[in-house]
Amino acid sequence: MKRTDQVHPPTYLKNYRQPDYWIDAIDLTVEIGDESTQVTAELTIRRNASATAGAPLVLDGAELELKQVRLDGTPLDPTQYQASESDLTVADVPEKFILGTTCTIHPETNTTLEGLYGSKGMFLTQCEAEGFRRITYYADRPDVMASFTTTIEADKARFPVLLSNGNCVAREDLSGGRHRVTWKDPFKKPSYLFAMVAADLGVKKATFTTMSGREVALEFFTEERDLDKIDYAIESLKKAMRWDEETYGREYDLDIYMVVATRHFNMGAMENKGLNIFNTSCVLANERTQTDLSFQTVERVIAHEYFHNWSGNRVTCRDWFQLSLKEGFTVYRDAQFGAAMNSVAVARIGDANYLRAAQFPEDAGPLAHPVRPDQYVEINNFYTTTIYQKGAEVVRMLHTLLGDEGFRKGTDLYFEKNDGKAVTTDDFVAALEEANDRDFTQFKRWYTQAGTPRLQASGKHDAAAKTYTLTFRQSCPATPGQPEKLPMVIPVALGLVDQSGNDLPLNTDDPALSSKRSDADATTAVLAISESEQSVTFTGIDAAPIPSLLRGFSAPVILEVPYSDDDLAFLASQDNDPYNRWAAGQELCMKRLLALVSDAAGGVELSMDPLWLCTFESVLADEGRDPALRAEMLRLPGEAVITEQLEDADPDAIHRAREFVRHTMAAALREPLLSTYRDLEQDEPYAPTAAQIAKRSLRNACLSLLSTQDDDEVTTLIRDQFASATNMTDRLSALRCLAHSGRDASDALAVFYDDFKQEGLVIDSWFGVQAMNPTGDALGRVKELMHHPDFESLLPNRVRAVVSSFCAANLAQFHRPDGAGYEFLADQLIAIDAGNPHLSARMAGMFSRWTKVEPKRQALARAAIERVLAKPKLSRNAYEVLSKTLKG
Ligand code: B3K
Ligand code: ZN
Repeated sequence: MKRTDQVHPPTYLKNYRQPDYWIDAIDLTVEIGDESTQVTAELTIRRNASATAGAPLVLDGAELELKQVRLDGTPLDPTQYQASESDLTVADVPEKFILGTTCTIHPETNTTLEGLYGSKGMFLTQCEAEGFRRITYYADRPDVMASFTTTIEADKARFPVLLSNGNCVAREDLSGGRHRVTWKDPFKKPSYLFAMVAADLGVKKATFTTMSGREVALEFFTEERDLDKIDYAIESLKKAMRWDEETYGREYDLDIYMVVATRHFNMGAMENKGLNIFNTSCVLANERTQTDLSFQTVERVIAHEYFHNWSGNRVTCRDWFQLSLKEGFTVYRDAQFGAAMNSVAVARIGDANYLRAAQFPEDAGPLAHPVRPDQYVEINNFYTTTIYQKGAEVVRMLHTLLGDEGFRKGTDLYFEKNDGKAVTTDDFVAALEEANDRDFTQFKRWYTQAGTPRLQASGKHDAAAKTYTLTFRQSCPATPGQPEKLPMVIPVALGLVDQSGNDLPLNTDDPALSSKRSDADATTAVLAISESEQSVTFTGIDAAPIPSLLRGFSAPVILEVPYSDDDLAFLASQDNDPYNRWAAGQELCMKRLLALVSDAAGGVELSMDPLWLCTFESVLADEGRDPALRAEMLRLPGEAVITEQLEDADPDAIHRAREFVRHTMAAALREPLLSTYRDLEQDEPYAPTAAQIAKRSLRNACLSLLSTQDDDEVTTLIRDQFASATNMTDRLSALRCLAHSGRDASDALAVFYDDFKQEGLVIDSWFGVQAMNPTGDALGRVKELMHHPDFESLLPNRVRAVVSSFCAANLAQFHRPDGAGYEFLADQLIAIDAGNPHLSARMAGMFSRWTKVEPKRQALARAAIERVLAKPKLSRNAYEVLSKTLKG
């Protein structure tokens, strides 16, 4: 049977209405048995005043074996209710009542990792977005907020640890070696924030004293063997708690904050009230097994989930169309925190890189949707970089437009007015408007219009009048369902740079130009562009300056300025805004790379010009600058980002051109690369501090470039680093250099495996390095890896390490001209979808840019996508993604 979209009808924002019944409290009892689990729920229900008397009660449910329904304690006859695959309807209910249900569920065979499921002998939950309905019948929507009391009963030897949200209020041993624990959450919450865990885990405890002097117990649960990797997460949590008090005035509200680590998790982590559940990859870190990047990830994800306690939990979403209300704001908060803990410029480069590599392509492709979507088929498909990262950029722009003080006044009012409520992105903006007496009506188009705006800018100097006029033109491309776009409000932080690299004073009486970006920054101002075309004139400008626009990446737009290569090289070395130095360098690289890609595709001999080499040389020589920034400037735009600039792209030509540049750069700059590498050797003990990370980053960037040189000196350098590294950052980097440069890495891979075979996360990296190896028969190697005894097809981290690493980070090989890469991904999607639709749908996104490549490959990709879509049992998750992908 061929499916149509009718099989999976969308949910529309415009159809939102409050539920007919509110649930004020839920008393949940979960009895874990050997072969099944029994769930008993008592729901205290009251009819919504706006509902008509006699409205039936309809509760959501999925995969539940219903045993009994009770109304105010009296069991109902099966004729008095109706249970379908997706709901339970009780037609005749009073205005206030208690509805009881008893169901049987099977967490031990639940491979979806949603609802209650098993992971290595423990049971745990993932309820966002709609997993709670897999545990019991409920109004599984975020605007229904109830007090939760949860009792868990299980075998005490197998599950000594029984956790749920809130505070532990009772604990009792039962006969037959069982025990029972009851938790009560004093805060009302939507069902997506429910969590429970039954496990045999070790725990590490700490405390935090809040700003009002309350002591909070911090408890981190992991397998015993991983307790040596939990300290960094604990320290990160304390820093995040303090930072949120100082920056947003937000204090933690419960007496205990728990974090549980699991290997089996679809995403990074989950902010369940008082009981966060984390993918081990986002919570475990020590220098022997984890890289600097993992430390930074742990710090940010720990902070992110903690920050949700206010932006998400205390103030939650009215419906899932408002997802960015909590996610965009919380990503913004964790980005601010990450920047404060490390380097502002490096953090911002990271944000921009991610946006360009992931969000801009999403916004330009078949899956583009607004930050506040107006329809969805499967909500799990909307946990996207648009909702998260673009949503965060929208909050950042509001902050930029309001300034520090105004933004804080606005967020204070937002939390105060909406505490304990389920609200909308309009409510968020309304609070910022009200606190600052502003009107953001036009700005709100950022929430409703999809697509990345283009901003063209040009400057004109009038020597006689000593003025300089900048003219901006904005546009936004059509996206699915949105052919026409209206102008946005785009805050452009700008400076004018003179010939010696100094910023000129900005004199203008244009009201769209707010004064300084910050007090420390007298020569950068913010221009709020709101028209399709808009100019600003500066006075007292003697000679034509070079404009430095969009400093600090002040808006998520594509900026087009007719810079000459000399201008770009100048800005790359002279701009006083470190972010823009990097951005200018990247733009110069992109211009040159695109020319080389076209030469490579046309069989023209490749050559690299001296100006470009000089730019790299001066970066290397610039010892006064932050090594982390220098490392970023030595990194070329990735193959996916280059592909985005092209039509009918040839992935081989892109790979060849980029490798040619790396090789040529390394040959020309061999000596400075070698000496920088040697100078940066560190003998102090490892610490994941910004200063140390910066040095390792630059040193390994040098090694990566040098690895393109096929000679003994370099080989020895790499092998020495591999053998003598005292931390995973250096070790893994050397392993990658060996394997990806086409050197024989078999010994090193074997040693590495042997050293770390007990460490699941390291083995993920080991699989990943091999799957990303661009040399030789990569696909053949990947298929072989999937027969390795450590490959687990139901472990998302492992599947991503092998399959996603290959398809998303080994592009020339994935896009093999014979289409075998596409067939491989199609096979994997079909296999994964049967067990875990959430994962298959996410991975299906790797097909979303199939129309960027040249027509022959496109035809092969289309056939592969169609083959998956034709599978009769395909989940609606994967179906939604792939059908949209095909429609374009
Ligand atoms: N809120 C969760 C994501 C849930 C995803 C459900 N498919 C993690 C986070 O953003 O903090
Ligand atoms: Zn989040």
